[in-house]
Amino acid sequence: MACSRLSKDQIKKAIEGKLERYFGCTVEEATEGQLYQAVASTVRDEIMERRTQSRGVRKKTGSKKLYYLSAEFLVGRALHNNMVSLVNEENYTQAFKELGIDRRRLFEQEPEPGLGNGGLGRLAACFLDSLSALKLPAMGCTIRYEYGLFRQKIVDGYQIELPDSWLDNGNLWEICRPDQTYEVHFGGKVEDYVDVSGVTRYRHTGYQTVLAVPYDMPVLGYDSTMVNMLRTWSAKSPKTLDMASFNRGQYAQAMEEKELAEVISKVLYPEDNHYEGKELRLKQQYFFSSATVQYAVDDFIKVHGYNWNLFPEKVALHVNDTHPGMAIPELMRILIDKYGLEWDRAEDITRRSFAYTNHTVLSEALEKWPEDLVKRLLPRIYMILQEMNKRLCQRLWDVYTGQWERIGRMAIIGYGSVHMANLCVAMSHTVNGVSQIHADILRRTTFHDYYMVEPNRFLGITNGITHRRWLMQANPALSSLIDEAIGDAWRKEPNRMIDLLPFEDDAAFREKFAKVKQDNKLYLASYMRTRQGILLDTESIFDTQAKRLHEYKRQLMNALGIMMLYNRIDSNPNYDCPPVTFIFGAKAAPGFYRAKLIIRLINAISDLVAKNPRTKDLIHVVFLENYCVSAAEALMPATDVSEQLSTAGKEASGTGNMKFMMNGAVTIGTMDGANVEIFQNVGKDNIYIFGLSAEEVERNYGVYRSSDIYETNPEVRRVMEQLIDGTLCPENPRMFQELYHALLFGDGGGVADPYFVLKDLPAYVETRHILSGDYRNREKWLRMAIHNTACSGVFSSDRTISEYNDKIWHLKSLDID
Ligand code: 26Q
Repeated sequence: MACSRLSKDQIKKAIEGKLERYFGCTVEEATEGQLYQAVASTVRDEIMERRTQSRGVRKKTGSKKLYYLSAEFLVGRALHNNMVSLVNEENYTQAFKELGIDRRRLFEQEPEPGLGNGGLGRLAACFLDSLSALKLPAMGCTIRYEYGLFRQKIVDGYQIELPDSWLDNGNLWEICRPDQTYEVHFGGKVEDYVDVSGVTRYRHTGYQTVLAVPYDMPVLGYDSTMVNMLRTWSAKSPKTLDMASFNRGQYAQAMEEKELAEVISKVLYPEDNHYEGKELRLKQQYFFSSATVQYAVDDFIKVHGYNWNLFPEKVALHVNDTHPGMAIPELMRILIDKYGLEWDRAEDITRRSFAYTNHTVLSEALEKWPEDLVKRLLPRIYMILQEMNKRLCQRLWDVYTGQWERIGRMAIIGYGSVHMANLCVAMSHTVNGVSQIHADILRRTTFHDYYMVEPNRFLGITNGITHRRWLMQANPALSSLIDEAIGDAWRKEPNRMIDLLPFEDDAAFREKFAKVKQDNKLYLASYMRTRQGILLDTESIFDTQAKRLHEYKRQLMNALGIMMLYNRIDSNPNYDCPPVTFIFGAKAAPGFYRAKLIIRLINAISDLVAKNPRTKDLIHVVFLENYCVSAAEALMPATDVSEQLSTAGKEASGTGNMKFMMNGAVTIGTMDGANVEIFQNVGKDNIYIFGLSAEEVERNYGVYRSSDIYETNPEVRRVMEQLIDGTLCPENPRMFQELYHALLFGDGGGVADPYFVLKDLPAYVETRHILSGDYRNREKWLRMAIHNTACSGVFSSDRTISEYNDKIWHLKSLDID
């Protein structure tokens, strides 16, 4: 069945009709917001029509369905993306032209759903896009946070956080499904009793009920009628405004209870790669995990009845990191308490249904919930975890007889905490890491004890990004140029991008490639001018580091590297280098003092280089405010140099690295995460690698002394001194003392420079120096840039999802077009 598409004239008519019916106005009279509503609802109608066409196919064929549980889905704006998937952008663009609608401004009317922090949430969004493109039946499941990740403002160089109330004007893309509301229970107590057949059963009473109300957002498959849903659960109190209690003067108490329930889906926690044992966070996790599993079970029963043996063949449950891990005991609870299955059978079904992806090896990010909190908040789940743990330890005893300490490390409950990673590993059929190096580290260290028992359950599946959003949508000019060179087959088979390789040798193609980059730089410049009033030098190298602010990602090393370059130019009037604009985009967790201080430092350096007549034309430092998906869409296509500086062994994969590469940026980075695979794919001549390897980092722990570098390297010593001598902030010379101290002495008993910033800094600066020399060789640089784009096809999330499907989920592609 081919997809029907609206013609240009049909689109014009539809938009005019919507404006007339919704707002009683014409195109000329409409506000930009009204135009957005009219256009978006036209696109929505097209999607819903496809949904109707494809609806029922899965149920009729009884195909297996995936539930991808994730506390975050950083989906980005939908309108443009949906137009790309409808493959009808051309007609829309023509219609806009004739109606006098500015399309960029139209897209910008849409509030961006900020339902995620960074990599993990964006990965979930790319995965949904690829699942739909590959026509695999799936549902993304998360929380409908009323407030997404905070909006960032920079005021006097400091980060200020503002609330992100993205739902203020409603959300055109979601459909509320009150008919599929579920109850989620918190607190109370559990009693056991013996039923008529002599079986011990459990009764949970005295709990607080929170309603989980689902809202579905469609995720359209590229050029297909396939539509999957992203289901976001919203917390609602079952209490309605009760007139009786109102009259009795208990209004305030009734309202208080209502708010306590509804606060669960109020706001996204802004910590990335960091765990904090907050009760509300645990409530959020259980809330959406429970609702999802209840729905998955009901949906299964509707199609397959009570044939539980079929469950793992028809339902795949995937937990995106440990945040939805409580879904595991929740499925056990439903199978045992609600449907009367015996423990062993329930456990077997559960393990065969769940798979788990780990996204970090940082110990501060591993979730451990205090046992008494779990016991109080989720008493029945706690009992199940205890029983699971008991049985697990018995099994482990057979393998690791007498090794108490090892078994203790592997336990689900131990030393007063519930260890979510151990729960997920013990109860999943498959565990995977997100790049090869990360999977190796999991096997060698984090999950080594488990790996020794069942090595085959541990996989490495390298992350990917959707080339539809990150190339076709974000960089239409490059996409057309690729079409022109190799045809448009790459849009459906991204691996075909490799056919671009020979075009490196084509001088005319190189110039066209350069022109696209230049135009994208001009667009980014206008973006920065209108948003922040900053003028960019579009003749300079755009050198970008855009990602969450974290110590291990080493934005600080980048900043100190800029200081070293500044000093070289300042002290040598003949210093010759191409002008460069260092662009940073990064949000710091609001409570992460040092991360916020690094933002302040970057802005101080920005002022310093701008004031010095020797450096002001050669170095620019700009901080792009409120880095988010839409900002990334403007930034990636305009970037020449991609900074991927994490301390080796710390960045599980990285996905920004892939987005830059796909858009023809050259990477400077460490052998960490997916940088290793980028290196393998582009070859050593098309990437700038420097610094300690993961093994060297390991060997250096306890041995490395940052003060040795400080004492022996005068350039390093100078920038360190500048942190405290008033160079950066004459009115407050102590401003950056904390950073100085952390690098040289460590804080509060901790080690000095635990992320090897000073250790890698000299090699980093040397590599940057070589890079800027190469940039001046225009032909060489363009060859590298084209090479990077050409080799980026393997980093499409279509490849990643195919691997997950072959090795973990085994879903069948629906036969619908
Ligand atoms: C946990 C408990 C309480 C509060 C917050 C959290 C929390 C929230 C977000 C813990 C971790 C995260 C996010 C982690 C993350 O984004 N990890 C990144 O995942 C990417 C996709 O696999 C990788 O590419 C990155 O390397 C990894 O850092």
